[in-house]
Amino acid sequence: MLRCVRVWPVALAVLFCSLASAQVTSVNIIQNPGAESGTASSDCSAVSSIPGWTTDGAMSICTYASGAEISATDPGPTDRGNNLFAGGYSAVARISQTISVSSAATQIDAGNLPFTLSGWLGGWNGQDDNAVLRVTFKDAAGATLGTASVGPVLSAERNGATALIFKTTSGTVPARTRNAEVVLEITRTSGSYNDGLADSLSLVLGTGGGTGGGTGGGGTAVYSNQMMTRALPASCGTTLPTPTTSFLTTDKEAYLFFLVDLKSGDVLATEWTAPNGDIVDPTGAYRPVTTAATYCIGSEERLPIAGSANANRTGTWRTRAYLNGTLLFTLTFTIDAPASTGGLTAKINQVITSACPKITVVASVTDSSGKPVTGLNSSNFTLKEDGTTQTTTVSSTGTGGGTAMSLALVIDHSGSLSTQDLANEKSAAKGLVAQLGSSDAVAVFGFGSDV
Ligand SMILES: [Ca+2]
Ligand SMILES: [Ca+2]
Repeated sequence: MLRCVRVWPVALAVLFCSLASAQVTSVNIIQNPGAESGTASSDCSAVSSIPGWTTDGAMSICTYASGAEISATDPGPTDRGNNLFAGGYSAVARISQTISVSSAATQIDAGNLPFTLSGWLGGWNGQDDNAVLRVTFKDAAGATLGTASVGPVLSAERNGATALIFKTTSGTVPARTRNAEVVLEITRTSGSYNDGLADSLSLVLGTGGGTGGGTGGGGTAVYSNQMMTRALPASCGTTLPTPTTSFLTTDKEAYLFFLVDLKSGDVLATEWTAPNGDIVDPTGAYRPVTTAATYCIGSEERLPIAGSANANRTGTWRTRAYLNGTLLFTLTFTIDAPASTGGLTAKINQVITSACPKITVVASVTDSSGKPVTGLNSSNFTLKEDGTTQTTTVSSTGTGGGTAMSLALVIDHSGSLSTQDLANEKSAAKGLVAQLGSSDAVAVFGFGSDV
């Protein structure tokens, strides 16, 4: 299946296409790689579940903000977000995930699909508590075909200071590989707390994966104006769209927009991660660029919301853009249900000024199913004139109280009326009667050659 991707150079519209099977190449295929999904522990104790991972119940998710293990300003990835993995209170903490790479089977079996495994690994102070990230390549029957790992980073490599250090290794995915099992293992060597730390883990199949992440990780990549937006500008590159980070389940789509300078051969890729860690469409790599230019990305980077399964995935989302397998930037945004207003609708039907300065406003209030709301009093209303709140008294016409209303309708059915005139009169009369309460009374008179 072809997924066509429209990339607009600033001055010229050009079409590229990408294969859906490119989903596992040139992007980080580890789910929840930076511990940003799920609930962190305020005191770095074990958490029972970590989205995207199978856990042994010992691993913790710490926050940088707590400073309990490492702070936001200690050495580490610049895309560190809020959370990181830590070992909790057990001797060994281990989490894993098994990732299908079957969609890249042709390239894998040809023996020419490279991989890059990387992560920011470290520990606390002068202790050797440490983290190791390992990938095991398995065939369809589960037999191991090869492994690779990064870490541990011991105290000496950190100069005895609390830090995360970027570690990376590369190789070729063994032929016949169908699943990649990724394991993060954190081991205690001293004290009661397991201070091995890890964040921003990555497994990229294809070229260019994992060159350090964070600032400078994109090499000389120049990009700007990255944002989430509800609508794209009519003319890309001359007028920027309006950024937003908050979407509602009733919004049609969310767009990722940015400008980026690309040279011939560059491969751009994006991914969208739901609050539960699931990576959802549209994810994948674009075809390599053939013309160097500044490109305006957006028209196909749209996440459907209303009417799609994503409308049920409320919470904080993440989208990332990669250039040649290296992270360019991360954006987060929320999808939430619209705030409840109680479903009430107030409609002003008539304003009577004949007794000015006393003004009578005839209004109807209905609930979400369109039924009249009764029993209302002046405390339920605020009436403003030119921005100034006015004193109000409320006489309800409904069954909930107030004064019943008596009305007389005179309907003109004389020969001077057209058929449409009479139909309009009937429609208006029915609309009025429909707004009356059960205590109200109405009389109807006809007006033609006589009354
Ligand atoms: Ca993180
Ligand atoms: Ca320790």
